[in-house]
Amino acid sequence: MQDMTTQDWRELDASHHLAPFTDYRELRAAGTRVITHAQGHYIYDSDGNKIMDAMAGLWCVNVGYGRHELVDAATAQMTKLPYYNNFFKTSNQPIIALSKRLVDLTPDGLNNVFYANSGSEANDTIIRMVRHFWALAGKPEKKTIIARTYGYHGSTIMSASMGGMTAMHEQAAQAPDFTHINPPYGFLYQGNLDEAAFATQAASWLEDKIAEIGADHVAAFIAEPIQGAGGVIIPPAGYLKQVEAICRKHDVLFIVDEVITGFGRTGHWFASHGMDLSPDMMTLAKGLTSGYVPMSAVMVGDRVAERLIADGGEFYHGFTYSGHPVAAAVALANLDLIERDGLVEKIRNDTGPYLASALAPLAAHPLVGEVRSFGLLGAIELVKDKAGPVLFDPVGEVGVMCRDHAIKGGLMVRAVRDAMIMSPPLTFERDDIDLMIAKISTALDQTFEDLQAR
Ligand code: PXG
Repeated sequence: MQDMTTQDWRELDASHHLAPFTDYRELRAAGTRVITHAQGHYIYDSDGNKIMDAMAGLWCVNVGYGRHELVDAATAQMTKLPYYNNFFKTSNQPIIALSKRLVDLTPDGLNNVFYANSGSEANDTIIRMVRHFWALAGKPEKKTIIARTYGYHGSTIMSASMGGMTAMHEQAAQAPDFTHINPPYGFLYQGNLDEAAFATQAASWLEDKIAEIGADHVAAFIAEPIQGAGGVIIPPAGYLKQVEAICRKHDVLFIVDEVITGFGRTGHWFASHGMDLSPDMMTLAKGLTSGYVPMSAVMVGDRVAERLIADGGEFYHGFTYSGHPVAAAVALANLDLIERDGLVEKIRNDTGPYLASALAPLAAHPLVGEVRSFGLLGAIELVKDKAGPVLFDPVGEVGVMCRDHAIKGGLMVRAVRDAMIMSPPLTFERDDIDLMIAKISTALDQTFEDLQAR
């Protein structure tokens, strides 16, 4: 295999590999990019390109690439105990240690953990657990889960149904008992309202929806504190606190999906800390292991866990790899690194505010309708006309043009609709941010030139 050329790899890939979220005909015509290795904040492809990874993989490689501490932890654990299940009244030391660690790091009241391998599986677990909980509580008709449009909770049928991506619903068949409200997307919906008034208005959409369905049919509300795949939608201050109060008032479980926002990305261990939230359940994945190996977790609050433990009988749910010892060992090493390097404080006090100030001047660019960021999550909305603003029609085309210019210029970013999205490794320094912004700025200019030439 060593003497294979990039073209050989591409052809072999195209012959057999159905990649996720991919238009196969389009990809086969264009050819895939074969990533060969990565180090620090850079990925490298088989053509010898070096690309700065402003997405931390897929919002997950939080401590950057090539961290030997994680590799060593995996090697040691694979040598000692590569696998054993947790089904037969058995457990393992790394998972026991990790559970205690996660309980200590997450908000008060989340004292139990259920493990899976992906965010999707963790959210499927939540759906089953929530329904089981309400059945045990004598209210089996409390079944509907409310989420938000543009919310992303995974790609299994249940988690995609819970998510608010309509294209996924259309393809995968929408499961019953999920419904969606509009997100607190200020760029589209805020109009002339000030931030506080918009927070109250957006929270009222939840109360309206609960009234429409009837509280005795609503099981839970789930939200990403900041919607990631939906376009880094940052809520107005106080929105989720109001949403939580509405959930409490109507006896609806309040669930946060911190798959992207967890483990320091927002400048807090969890966005729930920064937003002063006390969720009943929380989804974790991605940054839990910095993506080095798959692992996800559901943090279960006392109300649900106590009922499950006292009255639930056997919970007929779990995965072969629930509580995998190697993943747990990697997660522990990853948490050690985040703590040792003070990444959470660094983002809160230094690189997070620095990203905001570095993005600010881009707002003057003729293509830019809004810049926004929170910790190390950033977005730049591209618009046809700043006045209004007027969006591009069709939506998404110009975002892809800009993204492609950025990638050609050596920066991996993502386009969501016509927003450029950033979620760099938490280890980014100020000069990494400067370089990222310089490359995006160049891509914006190139996109503007293309549009002028049309
Ligand atoms: N919740 C959130 C908030 C996510 O971002 C999931 C759950 C599902 O996790 P798994 O591990 O099942 O993929 C995610 C995943 C994108 C993109 O295009 C984002 C995700 C996955 C795939 C693509 O930004 N996030």
